[in-house]
Amino acid sequence: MKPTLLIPIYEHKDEIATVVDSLGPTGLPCLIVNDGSGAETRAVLEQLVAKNPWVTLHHRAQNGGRGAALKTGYRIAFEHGYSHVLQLDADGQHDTADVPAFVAAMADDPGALVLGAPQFDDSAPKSRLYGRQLSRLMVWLATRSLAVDDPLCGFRGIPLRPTVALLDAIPTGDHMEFDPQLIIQLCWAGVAVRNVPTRVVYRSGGLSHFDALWDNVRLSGMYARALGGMLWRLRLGRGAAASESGPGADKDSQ
Ligand SMILES: Nc1nc2c(ncn2[C@@H]2O[C@H](COP(=O)(O)OP(=O)(O)OP(=O)(O)O)[C@@H](O)[C@H]2O)c(=O)[nH]1
Ligand SMILES: [Mg+2]
Repeated sequence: MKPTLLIPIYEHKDEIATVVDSLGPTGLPCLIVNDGSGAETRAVLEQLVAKNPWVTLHHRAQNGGRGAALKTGYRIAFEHGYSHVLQLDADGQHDTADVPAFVAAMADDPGALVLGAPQFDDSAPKSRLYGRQLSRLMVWLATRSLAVDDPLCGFRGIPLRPTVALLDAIPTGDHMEFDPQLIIQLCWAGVAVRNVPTRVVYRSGGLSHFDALWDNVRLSGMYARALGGMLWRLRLGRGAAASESGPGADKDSQ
């Protein structure tokens, strides 16, 4: 296993230096994908890279959305020979002390998707918590399994080979809907899931780009399609089972 850290960033200039500083002791390389942030964030990032040779920076020309930034990061990491990314957010919500726990889970089962199972405190907005429960339910239904503890946590270990194969094969969302969509698709492709408990904190005054209207619309559309896909797969599975047990199926044994 050859992992790299991956941070997608859009306008989180005040938080990123602390996040990067706290990642130094992990000894892992780090790829930051700047998703078309403005000049100030760009300048902060350039300074960070100059100071930390283990950090590399890729600038997307324009803001394309969190999903688009992650996909860019997965492809770059894969092309550079990494087998996994351990991704986390730029806004300091994730506890970087848990990086070794994620890496251990990834090393233990290199084929698996290693998902952060967030442990929230009182700082988490109620609307986010309710939205998460709904997302969990949708992913449980779409995958017909309770394996995924939380489909939205941005702290997760990704096996790159099945992920890049999937990105080559099907269209995926460019925004917040990408994270749960990737989980559903990888589960459908037979990838195992591991959950790693991790503390998630909402800092007061923290900047969120989650768009309450459009991100929820995109999430709902993606879940509706995923449920349709699940029913279709169920029907195909039944059809295959029926043809196996149908007339003539046990011809050889007669
Ligand atoms: N929302 C958003 N985030 C992006 C984008 N590109 C990269 N990111 C990064 O994705 C991560 C998550 O963004 P946040 O705005 O904190 O979204 P979130 O964590 O789902 O929302 P909160 O729960 O409110 O914090 C951060 O590291 C962002 O900098 C983008 O176009 N939109
Ligand atoms: Mg956030």
